[in-house]
Amino acid sequence: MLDILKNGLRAALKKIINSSGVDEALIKELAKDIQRALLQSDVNVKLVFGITKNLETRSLNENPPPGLSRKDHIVKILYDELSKLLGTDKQFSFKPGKKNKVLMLGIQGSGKTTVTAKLSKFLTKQGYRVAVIGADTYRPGALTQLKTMCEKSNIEVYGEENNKDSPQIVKNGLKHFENSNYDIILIDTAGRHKEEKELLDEMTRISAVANPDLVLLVIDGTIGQQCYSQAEAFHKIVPVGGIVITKLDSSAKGGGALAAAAATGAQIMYIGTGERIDDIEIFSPTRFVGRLLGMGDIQALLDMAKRLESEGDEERLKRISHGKMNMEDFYYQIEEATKAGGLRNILDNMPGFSGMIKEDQLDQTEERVQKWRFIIQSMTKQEKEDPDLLNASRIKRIARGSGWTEHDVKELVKAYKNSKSMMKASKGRQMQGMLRKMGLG
Ligand SMILES: Nc1nc2c(ncn2[C@@H]2O[C@H](COP(=O)(O)OP(=O)(O)O)[C@@H](O)[C@H]2O)c(=O)[nH]1
Ligand SMILES: [Mg+2]
Repeated sequence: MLDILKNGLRAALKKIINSSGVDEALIKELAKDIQRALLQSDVNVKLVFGITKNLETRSLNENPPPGLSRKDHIVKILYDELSKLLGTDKQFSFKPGKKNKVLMLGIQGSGKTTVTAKLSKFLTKQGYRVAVIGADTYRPGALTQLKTMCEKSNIEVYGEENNKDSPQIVKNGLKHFENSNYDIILIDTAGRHKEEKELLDEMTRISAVANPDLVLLVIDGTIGQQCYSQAEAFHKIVPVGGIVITKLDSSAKGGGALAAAAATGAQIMYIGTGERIDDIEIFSPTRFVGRLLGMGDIQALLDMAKRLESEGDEERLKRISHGKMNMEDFYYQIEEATKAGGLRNILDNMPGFSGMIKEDQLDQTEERVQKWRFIIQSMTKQEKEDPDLLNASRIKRIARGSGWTEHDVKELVKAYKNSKSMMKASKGRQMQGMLRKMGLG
């Protein structure tokens, strides 16, 4: 789904992650790459410029929160801005103890009937009792299509084969279900009219009869940014409560469709991702963007950064950020990093690392941390405070004391030195860099 957009965004992200440092040129390049990826996906030019401008100014002007590297911070900003582009994470909830009437709107071929059937099953699985009214009196075989799709999941469908009066059918259907114990009634409508105005008139009349709790506008995602004007036209006649974007599996313009739908201010509630009955998902901008960018839940990373900061001994942090980290501080850093949920957890939540660390590499790292623990414990207090004291004979002694080789001790000293200079350069923020120097990156 949305492969071109996904690949474009990920390629841009990779550049940031693989770069040696972040500067204005790199940020500008990132903005350009993101622009290109979004435009290719038919996102409206104005929206694209808005987002990349925010990305640039925020990346250049905002300081990363403590514990977060500059790179991670930029990734976070990108994530924020893309999520914002796709709307808010508000969820609609059906009211308990009443029949929630959901009116499906949209032009012919947008996927209304398919979504109606998909939703009836989806909501049933969530524990709701769902029934359907078929009020498409234009398309030949519309009712049969609806019934066939709903039958498979044992959903009751009300319809009248020979009645052409759709508001009347809706009225009769609601009466039919009046004394039932259904929680949700989905109403599928027509979309086939020569004149758009006629369709809109019919919807106005159906809406008056149905008095819906939720109006769901179904839009074909392959039309891209045109979603905006389509949604506007419908919204003018019946206030749209939520939008369903369909055919995201087959659309190169899906990003544009989602952004345009979100720009109307209505919430995108569901997305259709295929022709099969189960190809429907609740839409959450943050989760969706996380998936597009291929990162774990970035919130976990931020939480961890915060935790490290608040738990950290201030003197120690000051020492570290002033480039005066000693071996004990280094040990503390490693312990903190592993304590906060395990390396696997950290790395899975680290933008760019997610899925990149192989299991055996991880085992190796845990082994290495364990080894370093023993080695550091074999150092004298003096040596820990001033690792520059570690000459050949001391290294030999420590190796013997810890049960590891001199080579292992030297490796630790090297990692410590690297980490120290990096912490100094980034004023202590470079946690990711530290992990990388531990052989993970
Ligand atoms: N690939 C794909 N096709 C879909 C999706 N949703 C609907 N369709 C197809 O779009 C066509 C029109 O759908 P339909 O539900 O009849 O649209 P309606 O006229 O609005 O009721 C059908 O061939 C569906 O199989 C989707 O999410 N992905
Ligand atoms: Mg239909």
